[in-house]
Amino acid sequence: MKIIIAGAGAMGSRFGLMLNQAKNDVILIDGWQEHVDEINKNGLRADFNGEEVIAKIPAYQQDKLSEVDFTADLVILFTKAMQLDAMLKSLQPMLSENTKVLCLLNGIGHEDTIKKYVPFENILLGNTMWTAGMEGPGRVKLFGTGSLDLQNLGEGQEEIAKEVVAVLSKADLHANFSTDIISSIYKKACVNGTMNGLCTLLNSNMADLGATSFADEMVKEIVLEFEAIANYEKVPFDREAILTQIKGCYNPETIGLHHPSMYQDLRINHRLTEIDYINGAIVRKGKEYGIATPYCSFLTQLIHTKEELLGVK
Ligand code: NAD
Ligand code: AOT
Repeated sequence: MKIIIAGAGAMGSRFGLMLNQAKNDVILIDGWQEHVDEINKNGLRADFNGEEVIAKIPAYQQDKLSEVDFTADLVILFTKAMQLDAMLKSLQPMLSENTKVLCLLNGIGHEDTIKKYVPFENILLGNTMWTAGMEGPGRVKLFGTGSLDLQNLGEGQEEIAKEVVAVLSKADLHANFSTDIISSIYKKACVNGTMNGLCTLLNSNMADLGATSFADEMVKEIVLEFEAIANYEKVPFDREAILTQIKGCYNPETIGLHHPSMYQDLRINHRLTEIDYINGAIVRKGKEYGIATPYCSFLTQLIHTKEELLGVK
């Protein structure tokens, strides 16, 4: 399959590398010039489960796409949420009427942004339990395993969505066709809506946070706010399964020692966070629906305050 990875940071590099290894025709598009240059000069370099891997994958700067000759069957969006609109704008010359666009970003409501640029029937929504980390321009660290769920938004596009599932699974990305992707997106958003903000503010990894006597109560209150919004939107929400999944994040033998991406963004790399697309999205919906969301609101305010204190723009 001819695949564009749009946003080739940590996660885009993982997917690009694994799809390239599975013999797909892959190109990377990114806005970080130094990263693009490094990939073109020395290849995309990865510590891939402890093994040193170098993949020769063409990379293009997103503002210089007019001369790129590549008609993609599939675009996988992997920007940060606040970069999504600009990426979709840049991608316009690369999209044909048959190009499917799969969004795997964390957060809620990205379909509203994608709909401005992509016909409804071409949109696939997903979410993923894979992880990845950037080590510097052109270099990523990939370890552990993961999975992803996806579904077509447009009616009658199930076969295409299943074809994409097959291509991703052939690359060992463990993809599943979902029959209720919005529910699955809410589930992952609850993991991010609890772990990301709390670990970032409290300067802790997930295992240490989970071991405190306050974690259960804070997590439950936040999840109840996500549930109230999901209920209003008639999105199925399995509270117990979600709380169990969050508790799984405390396990130091699996991902408990991991610092969520928001922690890496704000505390390590002094970059803006995706809080407005996670807890902030719940606050906006709560205002619209007349539902109180005090925990999400306070978390969003605290993260923005920390961004300001660190002078992050
Ligand atoms: P990322 O920050 O690694 O990359 C996103 C974009 O930011 C890329 O264009 C990248 O080139 C750019 N970027 C990264 N570091 C930069 C730097 N120092 N200077 C300038 N530009 C830089 O983001 P990601 O972790 O790949 O996440 C993409 C999406 O996937 C997000 O929505 C995220 O929440 C989600 N996600 C991430 C993980 C994870 O483990 N990283 C897991 C699941 C979902
Ligand atoms: C995560 N982490 O999504 C991934 O850090 O933003 C993140 C993130 C998979 C399972 C649990 C947490």
